Amino acid sequence: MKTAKQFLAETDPEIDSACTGEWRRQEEGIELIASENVVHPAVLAAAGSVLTNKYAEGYPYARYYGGCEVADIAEDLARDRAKRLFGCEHVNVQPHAGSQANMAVYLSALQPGDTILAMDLSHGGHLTHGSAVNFSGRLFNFVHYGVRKEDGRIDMDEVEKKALEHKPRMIVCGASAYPREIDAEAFRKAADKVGALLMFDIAHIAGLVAAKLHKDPVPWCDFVTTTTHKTLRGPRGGMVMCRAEYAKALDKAIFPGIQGGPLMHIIAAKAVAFKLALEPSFRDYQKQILVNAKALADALMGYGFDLVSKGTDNHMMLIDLRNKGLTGKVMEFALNEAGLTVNKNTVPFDTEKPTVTSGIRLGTPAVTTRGFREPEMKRIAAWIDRISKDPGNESLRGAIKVEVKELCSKFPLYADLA
Ligand code: DSN
Repeated sequence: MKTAKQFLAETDPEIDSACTGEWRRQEEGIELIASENVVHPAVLAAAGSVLTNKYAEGYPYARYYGGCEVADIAEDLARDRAKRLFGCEHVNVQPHAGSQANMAVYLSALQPGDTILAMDLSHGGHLTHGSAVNFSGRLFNFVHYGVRKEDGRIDMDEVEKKALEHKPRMIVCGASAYPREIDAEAFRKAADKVGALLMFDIAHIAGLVAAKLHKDPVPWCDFVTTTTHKTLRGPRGGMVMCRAEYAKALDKAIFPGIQGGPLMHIIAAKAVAFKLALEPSFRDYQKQILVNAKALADALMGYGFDLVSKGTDNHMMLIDLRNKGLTGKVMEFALNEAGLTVNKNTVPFDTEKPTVTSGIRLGTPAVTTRGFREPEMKRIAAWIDRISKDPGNESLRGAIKVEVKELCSKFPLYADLA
């Protein structure tokens, strides 16, 4: 008898070595990318299960292939648990990713060419919220709102003004680089003024929403989309929740509209993640994400870093590096060399191009999973400060990398995994 890992090592040493190298990178480095997390070994097991072999086009008990009786159980479990977790009327767990989740909503509720009001990518929105280089911006007529220059927060007066001016068929809220809570009720009011549908993309904050630490958007929205791998801590994937009246159209938009066979191994892994998220300890985990984010933000501001909106209400923060004379590109590289992984990110009203940027985005979901608390947040801020003063200094980066590795060794990610 051999483990799956042993089979991999014997069959494909190159890919085995890539998998081992990535496992080591995750174990030995500090993951601060706001959209990443570390899944439970049970989620890994389901994602690597024989369900990957199964075609199950259609939905439970109405499939286009035989032999789906076990796939039906897995998908039903995922759907039932998602409904309990979020209190939604209907859910579709088949989207392969957040992009497909958003595409399915647009295609089920709108016609190509329709107007959608959403947050500008350069102010914290997302590619699928109408970027010109994305399917969304090519198929639909997006108009955008942003944040105020003075305080980096969404200006609801501007949202309402743009809604009245452009009469969108849909308003989209939700963001991928916005550190403050988003008020679904306020967006609902704006949508109701012009008879628009409301979609909230909660991909980043899904865990906080499930834990009821951010105001519940489900009652206010026609559609709520998410990914399952960020704060929610599941496998990579997407999901859409909606009111019962849109269920049929949504399901048709996903299959056969934009996808073929669902990824049954990933749906099973989503079910496992939802089971874990229904446990009381998940709420404690989400609370600690917030405590850690605040601790990190406060410590960074103590070193003179300029945080967009001067802090955070969620799991992430956005540092505007211009007062330090640095770019996102320089800091992303220097921090990575020191064992701290972040992504460069445009800041609102950025003057650098997206491949350079003036900012970096940091998040606490992954470090909280590995057990870091406030003292570790202070150490991270101190390392970021030291690097920012001399990002080109190779020996400094090397010395910090040793310290990072030493800290990480006390907080193993997969200590119990054979
Ligand atoms: N790429 C994701 C993020 O990092 O926020 C959004 O899709």
